[in-house]
Amino acid sequence: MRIDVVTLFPEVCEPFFQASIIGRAQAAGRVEIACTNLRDYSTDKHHTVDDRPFGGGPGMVLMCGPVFDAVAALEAEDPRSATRILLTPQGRRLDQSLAGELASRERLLIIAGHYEGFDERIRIGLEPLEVSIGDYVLSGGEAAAMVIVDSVVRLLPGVLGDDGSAAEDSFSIVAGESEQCLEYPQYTRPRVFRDMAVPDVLMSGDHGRIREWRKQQALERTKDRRPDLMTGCEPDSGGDQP
Ligand code: 9D3
Repeated sequence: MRIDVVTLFPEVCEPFFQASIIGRAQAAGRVEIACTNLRDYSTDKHHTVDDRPFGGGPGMVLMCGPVFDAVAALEAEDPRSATRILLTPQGRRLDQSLAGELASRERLLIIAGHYEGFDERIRIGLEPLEVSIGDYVLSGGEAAAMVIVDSVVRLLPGVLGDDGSAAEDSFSIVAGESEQCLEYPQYTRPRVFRDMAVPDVLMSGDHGRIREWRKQQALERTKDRRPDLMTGCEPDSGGDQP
C-alpha cells in the first residue's frame, strides 16, 4: 500500500510515521508513506495556500489551486488509483470498520487542512471521501491523519506478526461485525503491589477457569462502560439491557 499525506505540517507527521509499528511496516516494505507540503504547490511568491472567505466571516479558507495541483502531481507519480480522503469535522466518523475498508485499498491520498475549512470546489471537483475522527474540535487535520494511518497500517497483512494481537483487539472485526467486548483486566509482576494482589484465579494454572473469568470480566466491563457495544458481544451471556 502507498499512503500520501498532503499537509501544511509535514514535519509534524513524518517522525510519527518513522516510529514504532508504522516505521517497521515501512522498513519491511508493507507500506510506503510520503508527506507532501501543500505550500510546495502554491503559485505565488508568498507561498499562499489560504485566503479570506467570499461573503465575509471569520477565519481562512484553503484555496483550490494548491490542493488540485498537489493531488494531480501525486496521483501521476503512481499508476495505482488513489482513494482520496479529505479530513474534516463534517466527514464520516472513523471506526474500526472504516479502517478495515481503507486497509483494503492499494493507495490512499489523505488531505489534511488547517484553519477553518476548504473551498467547497475541492469537494465538488475531487469527490473525496470525507472523514472525521470524532466529535471534538482539533486545530487541524494532522493529528487525524496520524490516527487514520495508524489504524489502517496495523491491519495490513504481515504488519503485526502472527501473535494474534490484531485479531484479539477489543475492536477487531469479526465476521463483518466491527465491535465486540472491551478487554479483560490484565496483571503482571509483582504478585502483590501496594497491598493490591493479583486475583487468585490467574495464579491457579487452571486455564479453563481463567478463560471463564476473563470472559465474565470483559462482559461486565462492557455492560458497565460501553453498553452500546453489547449487541456485538455475546448476546446470550449478559446482553440484556436495563
Ligand atoms: C466553527 C466550526 N468549526 C468546526 C467545528 C470550524 C473548524 C474547526 C477546526 C473546522 C476545522 C477545524 C480543524 N479540524 C480538522 O481539520 C479535523 C477534525 C476535527 O476537528 N475533529 C475531528 N476530526 C477531524 S478531521 C479534521
